Amino acid sequence: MKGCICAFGAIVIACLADTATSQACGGDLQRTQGLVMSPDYRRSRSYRPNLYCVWKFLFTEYHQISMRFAEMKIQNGGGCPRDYVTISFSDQEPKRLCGFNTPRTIFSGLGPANITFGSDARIAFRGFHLNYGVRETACKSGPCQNGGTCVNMKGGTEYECECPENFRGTHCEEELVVEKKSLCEPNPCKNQGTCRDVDDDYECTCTGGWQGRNCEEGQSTLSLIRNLHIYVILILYSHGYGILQYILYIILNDMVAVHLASVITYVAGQNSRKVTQNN
Ligand SMILES: [Ca+2]
Repeated sequence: MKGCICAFGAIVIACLADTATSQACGGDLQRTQGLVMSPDYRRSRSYRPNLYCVWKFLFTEYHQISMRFAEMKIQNGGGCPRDYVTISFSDQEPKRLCGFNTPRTIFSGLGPANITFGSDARIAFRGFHLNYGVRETACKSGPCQNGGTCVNMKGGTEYECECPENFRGTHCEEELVVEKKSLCEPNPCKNQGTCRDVDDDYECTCTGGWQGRNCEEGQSTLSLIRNLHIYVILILYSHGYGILQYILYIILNDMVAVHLASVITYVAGQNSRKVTQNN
C-alpha cells in the first residue's frame, strides 16, 4: 500500500503507510487524509472479540469527509446485530455495515464524523480497512454577507445563502429598501395636536391648554390663570413699578388666581352635574 494513490472520483486520497495508531482500537483523526483499519487487521487473521472502537474525525461542519472501503470482512447478519462498522456524519443518519461484500460507494458527509467498530464474543473475521480524505466545504470561506447563513449543498461542494429578512441576492449582498411607515398615520395627537415623525418615534405639538405625549392632558385652570397674571405683572413692572410692588403683586395675584380657579372649578362642576341630571 505504500505510496499508492487512490482516486475517489473528484477526490484524491493518498494511501498512507501503516502506522502504529492506525491499528489501534479507535482514536482522534486530525489529518486531512489517511486510513483506518480494525485492530490487528495486518497482524492477525481475525479481530478480537468484544471490541468497541471509535475513531473521531476532529473536523467541523465546514469540512467534507469522504471514505471508501478497501476491504470489509465482518461477521454478517440482518441489521448487523453482532459485529459491525458504523459511519456517522453530522448531516445524515449513521450507516451500519457488515458482511463480506466490500462497499464500492464513497461515503461522504460533513464533520464532525465518527467510525465505530464493534464485535461480539464469538466468530470473527479479518475486519475492515478504509481510506479517507477531508476537504473544506464551500461554506468555509464565509461567502454570505449581512448575517446570511451558509448552507452546504451537495455534500459541501456547493452552498446557498439563507438571507435575513431585509437582504437578498446570492450572497445576501442586496439590501431591500422597506418604505418606513409614518407613526403619524393615523394622527395619535389628540385635541388638534400636530404630529411629526422623529427617528423611530413621533412628537406631538399641542394646541393651547393641552399637554402630554399625545396632548391628552388638559393644563390646569390654575396654571393658565397664573401664567396670565405673570404676563400682566411683567407689563406693569416694565411700566415703572418697584420690586416691592412687584412681589406684592405676585402674592396678591396668586391669591386671586387660586380663588378664581376655585370658582371656575365649582361652576364647571355644577354645570356637569346639571348635564348628567338632564340626561
Ligand atoms: Ca462476532
